[in-house]
Amino acid sequence: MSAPGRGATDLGSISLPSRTAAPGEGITTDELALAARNHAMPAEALRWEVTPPGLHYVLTHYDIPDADAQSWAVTVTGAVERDLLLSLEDLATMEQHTVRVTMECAGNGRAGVDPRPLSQPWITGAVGTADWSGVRVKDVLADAGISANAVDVVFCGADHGVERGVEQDYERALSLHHALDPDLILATTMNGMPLPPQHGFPLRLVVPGWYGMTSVKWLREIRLVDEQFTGYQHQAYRLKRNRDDVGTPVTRIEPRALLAPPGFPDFMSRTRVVEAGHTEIRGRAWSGWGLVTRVEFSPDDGVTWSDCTLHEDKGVYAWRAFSTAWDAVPGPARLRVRATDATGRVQPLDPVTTLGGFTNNADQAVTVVVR
Ligand SMILES: Nc1nc2c(c(=O)[nH]1)N[C@H]1C(S)=C(S)[C@@H](COP(=O)(O)O)O[C@H]1N2
Ligand SMILES: [Mo]
Repeated sequence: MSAPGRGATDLGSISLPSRTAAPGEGITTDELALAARNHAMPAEALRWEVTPPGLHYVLTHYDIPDADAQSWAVTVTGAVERDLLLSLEDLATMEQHTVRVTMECAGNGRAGVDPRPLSQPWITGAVGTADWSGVRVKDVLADAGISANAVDVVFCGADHGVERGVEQDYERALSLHHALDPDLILATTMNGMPLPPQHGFPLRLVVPGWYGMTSVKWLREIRLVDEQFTGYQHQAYRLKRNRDDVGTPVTRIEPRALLAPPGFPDFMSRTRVVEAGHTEIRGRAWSGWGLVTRVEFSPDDGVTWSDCTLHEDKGVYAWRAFSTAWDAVPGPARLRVRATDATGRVQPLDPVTTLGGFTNNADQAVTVVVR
């Protein structure tokens, strides 16, 4: 479409096509560099209902753009009755809303896929929960007036880069129907504070229940288009079995439960040391498809399972705390948890293998030594 500088660019070897690791191939320097830039939420941060600033996971495809709040404006263009140019001051005069959202990267779990797709090698920590506040997307669209021919709403970030040889601004779209969902927010604050640079300062889209790639950061343009959007990030985020498979789009977050690890860790292996006897097991579980209705705990690597106590439901888009008691007996153990949601989706016990390593929500195992 109209954004400048997009399309195939001859940059030689710097932007290679996607590939999977060769058998036995260790983590590459490129993957290590991505993993160091894009950090996970430390597992112990599961103790907090709302993730403290700085501990929420971060995923940024290109660079964090330079952003000046005074001059920042978002344009609303395309299939609208009138173009809008909204400053942060303009947005501040509109009705404000807050949503508590557990956000997760679609690539969470990728490092557990075999063969491993080379990309950000998330283990299980690409998640966090925040209170996002700002204006409703539907209110902004109503101010612009939606033309009868509008089909999709494209959200464009201020960041620019090249990915697998394709130069682009970071863009994702939603169907007009989805964009009018009253829970979608153009957020100016995270946990009551201005957005940190890495989370989209000064303005980002927040799409509750969907994997993170659709919550466009550093939002500078909202463009209504009269046909289905097929930009790069829509081609990239598809569940494919192989290169010939057209696949299906990555959308809502699959259920996952994580343990707030008990005891204390070993520096290198992260194995937990736990004292024998009564141990309180705690964690949080979420799903973008519906409320978490069950979390099961296994103290013996999946041989036996028992139901955990589910704590108060804090809204359909926020993770739900769970707990259970474990009578720890001396020796090594592998603790596992798995979540089920209201739609009947259950976390699988084996990795979900797709070409891009998306939506691998296989249950987590925590290695423990009980003394
Ligand atoms: N403009 C822009 N928005 C973006 C991205 C990006 O690279 N650029 N990354 C996306 C991806 S893949 C994820 S998982 C989430 C991560 O949001 P967070 O860093 O605030 O946790 O932002 C999404 N929004
Ligand atoms: Mo992501």
